[in-house]
Amino acid sequence: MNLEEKSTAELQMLDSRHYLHPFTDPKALLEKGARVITRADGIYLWDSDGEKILDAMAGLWCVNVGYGREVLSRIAYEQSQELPYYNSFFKTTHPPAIALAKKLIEITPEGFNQVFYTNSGSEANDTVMRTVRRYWRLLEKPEKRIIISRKGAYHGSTVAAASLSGDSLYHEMDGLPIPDIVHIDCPYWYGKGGDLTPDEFGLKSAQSLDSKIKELGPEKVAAFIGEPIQGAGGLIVPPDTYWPEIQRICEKYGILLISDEVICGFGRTGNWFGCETYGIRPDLMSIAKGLSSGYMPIGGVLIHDRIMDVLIEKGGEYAHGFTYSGHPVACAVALENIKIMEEENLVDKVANETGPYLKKRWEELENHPLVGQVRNVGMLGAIELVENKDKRKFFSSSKKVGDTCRDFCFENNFVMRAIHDTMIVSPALTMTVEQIDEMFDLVKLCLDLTADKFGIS
Ligand code: PXG
Repeated sequence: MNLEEKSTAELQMLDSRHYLHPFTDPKALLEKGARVITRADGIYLWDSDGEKILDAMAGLWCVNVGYGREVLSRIAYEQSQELPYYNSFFKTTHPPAIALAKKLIEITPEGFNQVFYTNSGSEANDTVMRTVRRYWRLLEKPEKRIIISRKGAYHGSTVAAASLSGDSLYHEMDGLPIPDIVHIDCPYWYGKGGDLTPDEFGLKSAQSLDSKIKELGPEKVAAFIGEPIQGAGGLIVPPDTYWPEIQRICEKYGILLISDEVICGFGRTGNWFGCETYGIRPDLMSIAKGLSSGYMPIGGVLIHDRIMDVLIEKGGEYAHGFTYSGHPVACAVALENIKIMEEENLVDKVANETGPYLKKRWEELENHPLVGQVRNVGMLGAIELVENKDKRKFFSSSKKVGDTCRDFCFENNFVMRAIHDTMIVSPALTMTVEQIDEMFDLVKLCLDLTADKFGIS
C-alpha cells in the first residue's frame, strides 16, 4: 500500500484505527484524527496538507541540532552497511560504541568514566534504579532501597520510571508507584512560594528532603533523583539556593544524587549538562534525547568513579542489559551529532547568544495581561498564564486555558507545548536570533488570541 497517495483523511482514519498513540485518548483520536507530519528541515515541519509549521519544541525537547542533517543520515547508512547490528554482551564490542563512550567521557564532568547504553530515557532511569540498589547491596546495606523523587517529575513510562515520575496521571493508569519510591514537593516558587523570596523558598523546598530522609530513616534511603530543571512538570526552574542545599543534604546523609539529564543534557541549558549550570555533583546521570538529537533512539547512564569502583571491585556480573544496548547505528549517529554540536559551538551559542536573546524577548512578555511569570534558562522558555497577574490568581483548571492557547498555536502552524496553563518552548539549539523573533511573533499572536477569548485585558 502506497501511503503517499492517501489523502490526509484516509491517513488519519488508518492511524486512529490501528495505532495506539502515547499519552493520547484513543476515543478522541478516532473522532478528530491526528496531524500527519511528513517532512522536516531546520526548525520547521511540514504536514500532509503541505502546511509549514514552526516547531518550537524540537520534536519532544530532543532535536538539538535541528532537522534535515544530511551527515547524520549518511552516517546511519554507512554504519548499517558496515555493521548494522552486533551486541556487546558476552565479551564482544564494536568501534561505534567505544568511540561514543570515549566522546561522552570527554564532555561529561570529571569523574565520569563509564557509560551504560540504553534505548531511551525511561530505560536509563530503570538502569539507574537497579544500579543504585546494587551499589548499596554490594556495600552490604541492602536495606538502603528507597529512592526519593519529586512531585511533577517526569522520568519516563516504564514501570520503574513511571513510578519515579511524580504525577497521579502516570500512577493512576495501573496502580503505581512500586514500593520504595517516595515523592517530595518540587521547588515551584511561583505557584507555591507564597510570601517567601525565591531564595528563601528554594532553601525551604530543599529542606523538605532533609525532613523526609529523617522520617524514613537515612539507613533506608538509597538516592535522590531530580531533573536540574523539571521539564514536562512545567519547566520548574529552581531558585539558586535549591541545588546547593540538596547537594549538602545528600552528602550529609550519604545518599546518592542522580541528575536526570534527559532534557537538560547536550547544551539545552547553555552547558553540556544541566548539573553544570547548577553546580550539582551527581553520582549518576541519565541521558537520552539530545544525545542523538532524536535521529536514533538511544539513551544511557553515566556512572561516576565513586560508584563504578564499587561495582568493579565487589560486583561480579552486572546482570542488566538490552538487545540494543550500544546499537552500532545509534552510537555512530550520536557521535556525529555531538561532533556537529562541537563544530558549530552550539553550547557556547546557547550560553552567550541565543539563550540571552530568548530571555530578553521573553521578558517583554511580562507586561502581557495574561502572563503571570516567564522562566528561562538557555534554550528553554516558559510562560505561565494567569487570570489576575497582580493577585497571582490562577485559572480554574476546568477553563483549560493552556489547551486553548495550544489550539491557537496549532491553527497558526506553530508548536508550543502546554503543560496545564504554562506554555513552553524548547527549540533546536541551532535556532537563530531572527528565528527567535519569528517564534516570538507567533507566541505573542497566540497569547493575544487566548487573552481575547478569556476576556483578559
Ligand atoms: N527523563 C526526563 C527528564 C524526560 O523528560 C524521560 C526521562 C523519558 O525518556 P524516554 O526516552 O523514555 O521518553 C523524559 C521524556 C512531554 C514529554 O510531553 C516529555 C518526555 C517524553 C514524552 C513527552 O513533555 N520526556
